Amino acid sequence: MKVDVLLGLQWGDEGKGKIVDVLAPQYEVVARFQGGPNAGHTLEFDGIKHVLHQIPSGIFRSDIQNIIGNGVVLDPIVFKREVENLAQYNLNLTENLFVSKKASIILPTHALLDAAYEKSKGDSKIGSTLRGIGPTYQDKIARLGLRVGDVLSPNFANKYKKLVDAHKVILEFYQYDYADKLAEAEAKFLESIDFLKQFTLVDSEYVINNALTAGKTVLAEGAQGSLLDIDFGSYPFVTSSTTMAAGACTGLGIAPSQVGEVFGIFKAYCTRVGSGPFPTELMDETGEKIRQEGREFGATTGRPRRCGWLDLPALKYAIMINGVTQLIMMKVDVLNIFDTIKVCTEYRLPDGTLTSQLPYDLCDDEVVPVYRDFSGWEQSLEGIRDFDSIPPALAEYIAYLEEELQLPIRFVSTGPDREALISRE
Ligand code: 2SA
Ligand code: MG
Repeated sequence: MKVDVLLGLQWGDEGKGKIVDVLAPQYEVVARFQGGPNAGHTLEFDGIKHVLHQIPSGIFRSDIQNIIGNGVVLDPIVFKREVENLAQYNLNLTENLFVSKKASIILPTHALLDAAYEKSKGDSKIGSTLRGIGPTYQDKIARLGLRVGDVLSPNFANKYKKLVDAHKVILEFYQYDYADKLAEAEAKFLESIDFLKQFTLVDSEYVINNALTAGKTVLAEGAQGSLLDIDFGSYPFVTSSTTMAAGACTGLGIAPSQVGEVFGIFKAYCTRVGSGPFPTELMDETGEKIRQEGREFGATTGRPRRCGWLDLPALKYAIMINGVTQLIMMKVDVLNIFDTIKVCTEYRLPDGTLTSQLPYDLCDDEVVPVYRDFSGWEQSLEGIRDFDSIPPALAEYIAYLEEELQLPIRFVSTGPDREALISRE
């Protein structure tokens, strides 16, 4: 069997949580391979809305094994809170949730370092979620970090202290006042480490590869989006992990030849939280209308998201680097209210030339999006479940995108609920 990968093709918040939840019944294993509590995957069903940060989105289906892979940075405090918030659903988490021993641990000082680094950047700050993601990956690459498997070692307290002492020196260098914040978080952290020990801590690369050998179906669940990838995103305004399909290999321990379908999720428009270039951003009333209609506020931090039209050069780039095999278009209903819908087809560079490639140093002042206009469908999409019943204007918009992107759009999502989905099948 192969591992199918599901990931976001924009700057995150494409609606991955909902689609994992929809596809989950076809899979026996769902695994997160990168990121950490900076993610906010929202699932809605039976009138309930639930946001997951680190726990895979297959958790609500009792017959699915959920794995937090080695590529993830895990905050034990957030983990404990997430598990406690799930208590109301009567899920058997110690049985169907597995945590890789090789996943990195986020310490309270990592979040403080995140804040210290952002503060030192002033106006050029990244707009991090301040969850300690970057500093934890930094320590992983520097070969200093703590991993989940270390919590089982009698030496854990020493290892922890040694790393925290090193962090304190850096915090002092940045003149960041940490004492009170650290004291408060540290007690919670140590309690959460004990809590984590009740879970099944595994060599997840064996769990996943054994599952494949046994003929089980595996879905790798991406977090954030391709344009936030550490290598291919708009560096330095990116997150610190490999958000693209290749990240599923390193973040789970599977071979590239084991990757099957790559589901690329995109919204019918674009959003971005945090700083960095965003060529099609709308700073006007239309942007505000999209934000309100699409309820575009961060699921983790509550921050208003920047909104703009769909950007085809960026989308084609993401499809290329991921080897996407099927597309899923989200939040199409948000565009119901517009009489004209725009799609950016190319960028105009300062010397007047047109390009459909992303420039090395993508900068908002230097590229001007060229748009193509489409007529809106201006009607509700509620209750529509198959492609034959969609309004002609939407059919035209979809046909154009499929032709441009050279891929089929398998699902079109028309609302937050599990059921609000137009399907090709
Ligand atoms: P970080 O925290 O160091 O990874 O931030 C670096 C950049 O990556 C962006 N980023 C995100 N963008 C969209 N959604 C994310 N998750 C949350 C959500 C965000 C929230 O699902 O809504 O609630 O604010 C996410 N995580 C990281 C971040 O904005 C920085 O630009
Ligand atoms: Mg999100």
